[in-house]
Amino acid sequence: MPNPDDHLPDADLAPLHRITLREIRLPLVEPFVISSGREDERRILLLTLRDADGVEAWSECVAMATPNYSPETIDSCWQMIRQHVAPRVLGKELASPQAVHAALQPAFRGHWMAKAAVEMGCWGLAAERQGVSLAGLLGGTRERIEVGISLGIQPSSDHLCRKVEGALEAGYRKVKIKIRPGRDLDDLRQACRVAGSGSHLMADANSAYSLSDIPHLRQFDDLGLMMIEQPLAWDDLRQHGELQRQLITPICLDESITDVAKAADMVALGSGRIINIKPGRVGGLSSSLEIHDLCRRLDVAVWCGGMLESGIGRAYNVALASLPGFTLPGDVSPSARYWSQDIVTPEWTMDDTGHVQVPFDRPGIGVEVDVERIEQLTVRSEVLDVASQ
Ligand code: OSB
Ligand code: MG
Repeated sequence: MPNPDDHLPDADLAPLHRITLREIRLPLVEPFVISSGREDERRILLLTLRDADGVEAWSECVAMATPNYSPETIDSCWQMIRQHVAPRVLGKELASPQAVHAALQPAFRGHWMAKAAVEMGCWGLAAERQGVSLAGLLGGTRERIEVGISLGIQPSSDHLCRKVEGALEAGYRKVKIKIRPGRDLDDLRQACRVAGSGSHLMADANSAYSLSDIPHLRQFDDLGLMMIEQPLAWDDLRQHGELQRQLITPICLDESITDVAKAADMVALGSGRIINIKPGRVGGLSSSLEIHDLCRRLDVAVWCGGMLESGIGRAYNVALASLPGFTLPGDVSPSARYWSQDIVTPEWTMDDTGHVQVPFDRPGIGVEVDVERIEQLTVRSEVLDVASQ
């Protein structure tokens, strides 16, 4: 178990020499449906970062094919990384991942997922260079983390009940149920019946409601859910505050929190009581650490979300979720939840008590990347190097 005092805030880096972008397509074992869209096959943007000393690390961009969750897409990220992120980092003397984060801020609005893909890869590189685990480098303290499952909107509430039952039997510590108007209260009531209560259940609306739904949303309070995630607009804080004042169920914000300033605003406005931190959504791990530290000071619970990542993206999420402030189960499902075969070895697994082991004993991101398989799955690639800048 690493000592938190060993946490190295300024991990050392050598100048980046090359970033390789690759798109792969991974079929999901079952479709994933949320209030704003549906995925059957995940288009995934993978990055390989190589530094001046020849050290390499893999990272993953969490953007999806369409802008239904966030304004970013895998195609916008590819373009932004090529045109605006890479020129700010390739060949530059940036001594730490935090310096990379800082270099991506001035006069560069938004594009959190594009920035995060490179910034997170720099954390992977720093861990690799120092021969330490990413979790240890970030200051992680938990050797195993609690896992929650995220269940997409099912064809019927019977299907949902079977999924909830299966998830609890498998050991999952939290079951998140995707909802939309017309598929909410009834589904949730039945799920509570199957689960015995709402105490391990939560709902995620992905912005499907508005303030005129307050009377309807107040009925959720009878269920005793752990929380309701992002009921209102994807970029809203004020209206969530108005809703939270009329709900007992804690609101958890996902889409609306894109940096530490937004987290502070959430607290100031009372927009929610819990934050789902996804490093890809907030511009990377430096920003995630800032949000984590703020929430710890203010006693706001946080947990680590997911974006249907492959085993590479999961590695970064697992490392982050090992930090002490992550007190609620994370959406860090094992590989088999989404993929018939992952692109890392060993695959991510969950024990029957619903825990994933944090690989503190392995340097870097803690899993081997199956490069041969990735090459077979690659549909396009591009090399960005110092010479081309
Ligand atoms: O809102 O948390 C979300 C997946 C894609 C887009 C948005 C969300 C999700 C999930 C999946 O809930 C969580 C996971 O990766 O297991
Ligand atoms: Mg969400």
